[in-house]
Amino acid sequence: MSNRRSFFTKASALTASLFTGKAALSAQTNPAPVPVTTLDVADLPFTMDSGTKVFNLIAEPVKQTVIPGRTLDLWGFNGSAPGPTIQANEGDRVRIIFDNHLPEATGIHWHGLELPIAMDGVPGVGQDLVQPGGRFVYEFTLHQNGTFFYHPHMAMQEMVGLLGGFIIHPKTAYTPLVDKDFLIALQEYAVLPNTTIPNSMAMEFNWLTFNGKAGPSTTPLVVQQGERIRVRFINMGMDHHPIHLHGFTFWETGREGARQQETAWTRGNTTLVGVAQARDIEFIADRIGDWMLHCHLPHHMMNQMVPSVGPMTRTNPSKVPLYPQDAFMEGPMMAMDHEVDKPETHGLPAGWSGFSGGMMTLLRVMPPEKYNEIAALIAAKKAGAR
Ligand SMILES: [Cu+2]
Repeated sequence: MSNRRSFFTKASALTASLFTGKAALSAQTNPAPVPVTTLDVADLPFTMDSGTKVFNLIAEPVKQTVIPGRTLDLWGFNGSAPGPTIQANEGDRVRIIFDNHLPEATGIHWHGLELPIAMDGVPGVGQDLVQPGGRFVYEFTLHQNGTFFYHPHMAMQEMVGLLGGFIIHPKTAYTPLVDKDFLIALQEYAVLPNTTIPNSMAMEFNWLTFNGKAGPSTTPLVVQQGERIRVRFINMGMDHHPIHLHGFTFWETGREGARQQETAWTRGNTTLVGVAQARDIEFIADRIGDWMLHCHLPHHMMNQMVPSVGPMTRTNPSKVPLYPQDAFMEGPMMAMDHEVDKPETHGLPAGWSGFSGGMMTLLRVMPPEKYNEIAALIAAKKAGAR
C-alpha cells in the first residue's frame, strides 16, 4: 500500500513538473525570485550604505569583441557594451554614482522607471549635462518590478553601445516559479570596412548582437530538461527584432514596464521586440535538443553584411539560369568551432558554428547527466579564472 501511495505521489509530482516546470514543486518553500543571468555580460556589483544599495556606473570607451577576430570600438559601461546588468528588488532604495569617462557630455535615463523628474536623466530638461570627467549621483526608490534598462538620452550614443539591463525583482517571485531567468540585450552596429568604429548615422547594420556577441560567439543557454525558463529581451537600436524560438511554444508574460496578468498572456514562438521595448517569455524546456533562438530578420542572422567587403558568392551560379547570385552567409566554410569553444558549446556537432551568425544563440535542453557534465565544466572554468 505504501508503495502504491508513493507511486501516486511520484506520479502526481511528475505531472506537476510536466505542466508547470520543476520550480513549481518548491513553490511553497522558496518563493524568492531566482537571479537573472545575462550571459556574456557581468552584473553591476553594489555596496550597502545605511540600507541604500550603492552602484558605481562608468560610461567609457570599450573594446567589445563580437566574434573572434572582430573587436569593435564602442562606448559602453564598466568595460562592456552592453553594460553590466543592475539587479535590485522592489522596494529598494538605490544610489547610482555615475561617472562620465566619455569624451562628450551625457546623462543616464532609467528607461521605464517611475521616479522624480530630477532623476529621469534627460539633460537640458531634468538635469544638466554630465560633462566629460564629471559625476552625477542618481538616487531613487524602486516601487515597480519587471524588466527595465538604462541608456543615455542622447540618440547617437544609443547607437554605439550605451545600454544596460535593469532588473527589478518582485517582492515575491512571479508564479509559476521559473528555474532559470535569462536577459538578452539586442543591439546593432554599422561598422564600415576598414574601421572598428560604428557609424551611428547609418541605417543598415552589419553587426547584430545578443549581449554584445554575434553568433556563433553568443554563449548558449544551457538548461535541464523539465525546467521552466524565462528569457527577457530588451532592445535599443534602429530595428524591431522578431525573436524566434525553435521547438517550443512560449507564453509572453511580460512587457517593458510590467509583468502582464495571466489572462493577458499570449502564446507563440516569435515575439517582436520593438525598439525601446522589453519582452519576457516563459516555457517549459521539456524537449531535449539544441534549439535555435534568434532574430528572424534574414540580415540579422549573419555577420559582416556590408556590400563592399566582397561577399562569398554561391558556387557556379552561372551554370544555373536565374540562380540567386547573392552571398550565402552560412555553411562549413564559416565554421569557427575551435575559436568559440567554451563549456556551454561542449558536445555540439562539428561545424555547428558555421550555421550561426548575428542575433543567434542556442537553447540547449539536456538530460541530467549531460547537464551536470557541462555544469562541472563551467564550474571548473570559473575556478580556473579565479
Ligand atoms: Cu533583428
